[in-house]
This record gives sequence, C-alpha cells and structure tokens, in this order.
Amino acid sequence: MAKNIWMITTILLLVIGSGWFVFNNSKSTNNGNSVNNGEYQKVVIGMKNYNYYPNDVKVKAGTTVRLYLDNSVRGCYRSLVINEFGIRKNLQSASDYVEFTPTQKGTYPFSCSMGMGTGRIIVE
Ligand SMILES: [Cu+2]
Repeated sequence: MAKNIWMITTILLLVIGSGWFVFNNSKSTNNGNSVNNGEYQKVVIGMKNYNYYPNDVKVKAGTTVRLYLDNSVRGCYRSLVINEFGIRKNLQSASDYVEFTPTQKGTYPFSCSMGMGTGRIIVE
C-alpha cells in the first residue's frame, strides 16, 4: 500500500514537472523574434534598495543586447528608458525585453521613465 502511494506521487511529480517544462518552453519561443539568428547578449536586471541591480551593466559592442527586468522590479521601474538607443518601453512581465545593438564603446545611462531608478550600460 505504502509502495503504491509512493509510485503515484512519483508519477504525479513527473507529470507536473514535464508539464511545467513544456509550458515554459512554449512561453519563451512565443517571445522570440528571430531577427538575428538568436545571437544576443542576455541581460537581466533586478531591483535592490530602490534602484536597479545591478545598475552597471557591461556588454560587448557589436552584439545585440536583450535586456529583461526580473519580477523584483516593480511600478514605474518597469518602464525603461535608454535615450541613446531610442528605447522607452514598459516591460510588463519578466519575459518582456528591450533589444538594441550597441556599436560604439562608451557608457550609456538608463533610467525608469520618471528618473528615480538609474543605471549605466557600459559597452566594451
Ligand atoms: Cu520611476
């Protein structure tokens, strides 16, 4: 009897586990606009002490950057402005992103739409 319960539990966990995996997979493919053969630098920014964290982000010149805000980022911090790259976008969920390709080395500030949270993108 105890053995059966274990088996059922194991099967249930496997089913739930694989279901979650499939769900997650389809979610990420939904988002992909395959403009650049999938080659990009993924940057995920969170929030700490009422600012973006990390707020200095290093990327390489010449490769497309996809910048995400994770679930710790709230309120107007989710609307991201990077003037130099012409970006002003409200990232509604952790799977939304902004995309740009830095071509020149340098330091480019970013902020939330109201300028409370700030940071820098450092292109090397
Ligand atoms: Cu703000």
